[in-house]
Amino acid sequence: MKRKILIALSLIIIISLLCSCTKTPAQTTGPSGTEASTGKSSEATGTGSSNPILNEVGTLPLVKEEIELDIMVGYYPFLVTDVNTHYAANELQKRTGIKLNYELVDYQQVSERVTLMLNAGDELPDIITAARMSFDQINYYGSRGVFLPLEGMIENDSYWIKRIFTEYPDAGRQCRAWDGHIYVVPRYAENLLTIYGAKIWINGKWLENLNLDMPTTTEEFYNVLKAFKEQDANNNGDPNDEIPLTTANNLWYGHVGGALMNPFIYDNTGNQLIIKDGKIVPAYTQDEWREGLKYINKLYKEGLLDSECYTQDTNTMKQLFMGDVQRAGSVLVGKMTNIVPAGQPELWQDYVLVPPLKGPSGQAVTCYVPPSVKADTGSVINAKSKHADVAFRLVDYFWSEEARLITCYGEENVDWRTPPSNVLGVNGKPAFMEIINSFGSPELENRIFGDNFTYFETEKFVGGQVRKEGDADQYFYMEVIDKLVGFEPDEVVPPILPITPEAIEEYNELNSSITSFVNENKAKFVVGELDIYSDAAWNAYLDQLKTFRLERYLEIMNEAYEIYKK
Ligand SMILES: [Ca+2]
Ligand SMILES: [Ca+2]
Repeated sequence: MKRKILIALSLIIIISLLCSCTKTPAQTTGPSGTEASTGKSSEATGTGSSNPILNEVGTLPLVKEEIELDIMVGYYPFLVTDVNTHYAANELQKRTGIKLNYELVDYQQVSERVTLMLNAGDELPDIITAARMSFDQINYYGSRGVFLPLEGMIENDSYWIKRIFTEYPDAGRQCRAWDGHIYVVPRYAENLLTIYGAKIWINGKWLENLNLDMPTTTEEFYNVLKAFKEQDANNNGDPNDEIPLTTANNLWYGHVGGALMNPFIYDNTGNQLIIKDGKIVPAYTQDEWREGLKYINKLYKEGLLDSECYTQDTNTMKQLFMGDVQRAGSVLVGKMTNIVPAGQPELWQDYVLVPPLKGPSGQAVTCYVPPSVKADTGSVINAKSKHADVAFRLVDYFWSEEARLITCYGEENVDWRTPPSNVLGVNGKPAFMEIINSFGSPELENRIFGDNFTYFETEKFVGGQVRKEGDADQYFYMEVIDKLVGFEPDEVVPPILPITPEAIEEYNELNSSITSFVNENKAKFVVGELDIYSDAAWNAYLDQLKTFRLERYLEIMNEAYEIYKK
């Protein structure tokens, strides 16, 4: 079965290799395609396209003659020493034809600064970018007429955003405020290591040492952990120095649940809610959750799950992985370099991903956090701007691959290059780019804005990089593709919901108190402080949950979910 999938994958790779050999990042970003020149978008009603200064949507330069716009940017001071000679600042102007008068504000002070301006009703620049505002704040001021609603322009007068919304409809939905308007062009990045966050890493050498197969079911995983415990899995002559499964309380995706609970019911390790019959419901009140807790409790009770998993911090747990003889057989964590240094491959290279385990129902799913838009480095347009239509075209361009390359990766053939078409990227597809000067290197001084800008970054920016031998993140990334991709649940609760301003405070309170109550009780059932086999204990837990106003919490979320789905 597995081999067949591999063959199919290789075929896809070969086919895509054949098809894409003429493409380079620079060419694919170019707005020269027919889509840009059909003129369909210029049938626009209202706004920008009637402005004679503007070129056809998606055409560079964006304007027929130079025009000046004021822009405020929250920025990393270490990346910009002089904006007049800054590579990305100059390149944006050169390509778009728009002269930008920059007001740069330290990214640590920009939120306070903008908040003061908004409160005081000060005059705003045409564009505000990366001001570290939240969706709530932006949508509030947007609904009061301070920021321009953009959905009409996106529909009628955009090239890049419109295409992306068609290809990534969830990103489009996430941008919408509760009132149906879009007030911000946010940032977005796809990284499979983050999307497939919660995982189990297992020591492949230990499996070999004990002649064990990779576990595929909860029962097989239990048997492997038991063998780790009972035998000398690390081969040092002592059968009793192994911890079969560990994690720590402040570890990235160190939550006790996730991949251990998924074989029974989907556990996103965050709010732990699921979609059932089109509605958001708690996973933590279902019978399957109770079955999952029984399984994890069994691992804990039998000394297979580390008795310190809730109490130790990463530094304490780290000792199990350091030194010549490793003592942890498996671990719940996002990636191994959250525990051991990337520069010491001997400490992480034996750990491989456990595929999603099958539970009693035979279903196997993996934790999947859909990529979501973030408002913090997004761009908003002043509703009073005299050049709002031009400002929008510029923000539209921010979402192009070309603008992302310029503002975050620097100059082609200087800071990065397009690899030959026969070179494969980390994701197994033809490589998209090879980094020459990596972020943080002195060569990039006064050249880029980095992540402190508005952008839309697709998977290939990470997965499409040229493979480097011994690179930890790339190794983890390939493990995710090999073991987890394709095992996403059918539906998950969206990471962003358009909750109304009237309900937002109540929602935040309920979300925080309910989630901590659930996590607390999850731990109590696992360690046996509450008896998961006792109906009385389980029912008491469910009754207590109600007193946290679980029903109201779900009502707020489902109301927002209905708006989201429209
Ligand atoms: Ca042992
Ligand atoms: Ca041993």
